[in-house]
Amino acid sequence: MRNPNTIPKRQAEIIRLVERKVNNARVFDIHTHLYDPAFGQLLLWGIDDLLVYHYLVSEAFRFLDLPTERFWQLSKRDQADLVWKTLFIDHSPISEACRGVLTVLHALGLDVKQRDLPALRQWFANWKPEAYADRCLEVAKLRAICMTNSPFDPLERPVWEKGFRRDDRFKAALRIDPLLMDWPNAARQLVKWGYRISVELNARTVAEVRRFLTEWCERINALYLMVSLPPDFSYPGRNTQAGLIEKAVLPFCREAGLPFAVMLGVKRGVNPALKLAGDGVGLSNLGALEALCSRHPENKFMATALSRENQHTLCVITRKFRNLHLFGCWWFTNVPALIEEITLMRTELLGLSFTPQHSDSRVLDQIIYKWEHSRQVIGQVLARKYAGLVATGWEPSETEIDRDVAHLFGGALEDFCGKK
Ligand code: FIX
Ligand code: ZN
Repeated sequence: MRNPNTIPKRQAEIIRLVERKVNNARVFDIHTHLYDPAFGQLLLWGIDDLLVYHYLVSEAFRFLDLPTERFWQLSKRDQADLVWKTLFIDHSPISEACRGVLTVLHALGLDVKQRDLPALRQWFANWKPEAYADRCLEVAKLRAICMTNSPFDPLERPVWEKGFRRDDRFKAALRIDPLLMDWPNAARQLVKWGYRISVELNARTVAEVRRFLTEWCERINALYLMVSLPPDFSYPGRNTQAGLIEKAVLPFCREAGLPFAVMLGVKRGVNPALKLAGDGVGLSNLGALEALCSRHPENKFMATALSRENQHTLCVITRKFRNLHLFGCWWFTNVPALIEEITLMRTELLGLSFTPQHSDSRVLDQIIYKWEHSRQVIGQVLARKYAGLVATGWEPSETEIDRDVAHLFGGALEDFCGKK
């Protein structure tokens, strides 16, 4: 017979153990907008980039009565001054994105209560990007980072073409939004690069798009292909987008064994004057994802959704299709209140077969706060689940917990991609 009095103590122990394991896990951050330091200026880091992050810009505009064009005319440093004054000095910085800046500074050993922006700038000025990247990865406890790589980006493309010595910790993912979201312009661009493409999706064009995908995935050693899609994305369909997916993207992915990642629900340019800060969210028709997964069982898909209201349906779809890997609390869902709710629901419906988080960092230093904040919430959710097991008399071993945590924080995705 079990002794009921021993369970709460054992539960408390397991809670502490799981939280510690999650806090110390060496994470693979599976989607970011960061770059290998070899990309030079493309890798953003430091206090000014932290302050002009688009999450903060949209929050600052809630208070500013400056015309948006005037803000964009300012130098980065002046924009950062304005965001600092508006969000940290004139008001207390309690939003998730503001707290994030402070978490970063605090973790790096800086004294945030001084509110001394020039002193902070001075501290950052002493770093070189390579050494700073090492420091940030170490403090954030990341073992690897996946970049977002676009051959359509005029600043990024030449770096790949010229070639560079890669830092193993920075994995690549091929971003194909222009191809699927702006085909006429993408087609024109592909023609300029020497592909024999017409706007009409004939057999030659399809073959040439596949050649483009093959060449770029090989060049960058892509882990997966990715696109962000609007809420009204539909599939199947008789349009060019569906044609490209069906005839070029999916056959290529199948052949190369690469997953196709879809990020669902972004409404680009809801307020275009805010530029990158002006994107919004909408409820996606997840029937499109269901159709992708069921019609293409030989393909691997990854998915995340931006709308809170899509999260439950997304879990249910994920239960139905083992060729689908669910990942991350993306962007507007990357706040503690929603990470808790979403992760709890995912563990209850999917067990351990998903990747709870990616950081989506655009500025290197952000990996520190995004992971610190997420680890805290995910650790608590998981700890509750293991405590629930203990309450049944099940004894999770430390080795089993290590295995599960490694799986959740990058291992599962590596397995899914076949890269382990
Ligand atoms: O499409 C994406 O990958 C999004 O994450 C970005 O477009 C977005 O601007 C972002 O940074 C969200 O965190
Ligand atoms: Zn992103």
